[in-house]
Amino acid sequence: MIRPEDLFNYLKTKGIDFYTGVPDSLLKNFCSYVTDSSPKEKHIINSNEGAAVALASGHYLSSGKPALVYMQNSGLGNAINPLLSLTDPEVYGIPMLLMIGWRGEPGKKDEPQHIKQGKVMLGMLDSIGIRHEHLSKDTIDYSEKIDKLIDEMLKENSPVALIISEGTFESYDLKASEKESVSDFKLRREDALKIIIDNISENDVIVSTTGKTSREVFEYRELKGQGHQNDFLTVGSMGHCSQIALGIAIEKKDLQVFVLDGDGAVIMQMGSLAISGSEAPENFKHIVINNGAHDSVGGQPTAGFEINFTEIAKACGYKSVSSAQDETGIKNEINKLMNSAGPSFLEIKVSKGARKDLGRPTTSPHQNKEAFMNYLLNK
Ligand SMILES: Cc1ncc(C[n+]2csc(CCOP(=O)(O)OP(=O)(O)O)c2C)c(N)n1
Repeated sequence: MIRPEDLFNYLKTKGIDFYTGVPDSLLKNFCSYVTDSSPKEKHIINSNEGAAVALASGHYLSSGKPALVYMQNSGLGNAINPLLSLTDPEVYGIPMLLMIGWRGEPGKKDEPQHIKQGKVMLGMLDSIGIRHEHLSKDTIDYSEKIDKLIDEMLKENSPVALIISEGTFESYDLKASEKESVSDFKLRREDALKIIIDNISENDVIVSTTGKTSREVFEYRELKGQGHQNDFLTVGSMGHCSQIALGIAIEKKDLQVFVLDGDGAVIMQMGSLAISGSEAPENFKHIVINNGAHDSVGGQPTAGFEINFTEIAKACGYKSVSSAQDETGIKNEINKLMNSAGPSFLEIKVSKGARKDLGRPTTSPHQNKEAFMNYLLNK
């Protein structure tokens, strides 16, 4: 296992002291150390992985120093365009060190949304010409691997990648900065989800976002003894649940479609607000549960409490926008959403955190899709 502090200090000796990326649970201990040990402007948690590659490029152009860009391997897709059309040696040739958490590593148990990405990741990197080295819990001496990668990065003016298996880093408890973002809203995400589900009608459709939101929706349906046919759980594809819902809302005008989104996910694909607001289906009801954090992967802060979601939604053309943070407020706002024409936008501010014993959907994505389509196509 690797001590986050040791790797951080080693990278510093190699001239790397600027960090950006999107959090991943496999990288949490290292990234917490980076947060505690870097000035704010040297560690920027970004909206999506492509934006992080671009930010690292700007850092290199203005300092001559390569940055480190961290991501879960599911973020590689978001990063591919800037990696191929900006940083690649055949374009501008911008060196940077990618640190990629290997979800779905073959032979290890993981969730369905990670399996394919885990299988194809090394092949993807090979095919786009990104040299990589692998660190795991068995790695004791990483210096040789990192030296080789950094030599290659500087010689070729190219991004290179460190692949990180589960359990590579020793644990590290965040001391300062992220804890400052802890809010004292009374409800947590799961409380808000329950109030929403209890107050919409049984015909309404839910499209829920990636991470714990979909897990909590699934478990609440189980608890209530309801089926899962009204819910599409967007287990992967972070940031895209609102467009899945938009596609449904346009086709199924007689159904109310509720999007249950997260602040990190909305920020990751914020352009979707413009499309939902301008397409403007009346049955499109967008709810963002804002805990100011990437709660599902460790609670790292988002810009969720720094920006004004409702003003942004209004400017994008949503017909009504509102916010709530307690049970009565949520009930009132859901009631308004149910009885007025959309597209509507509701921001619910909550504290971060989840139950320790939160499970995972026990049905497969295929079962979820079939039950959901069966419900929609018979409506
Ligand atoms: C493209 C991509 N990057 C990163 C991840 C890892 N990831 C899963 S859930 C999540 C946090 C989502 O944050 P938010 O939408 O605010 O919801 P919360 O977890 O706070 O409820 C992240 C970063 C991912 N699934 N996909």
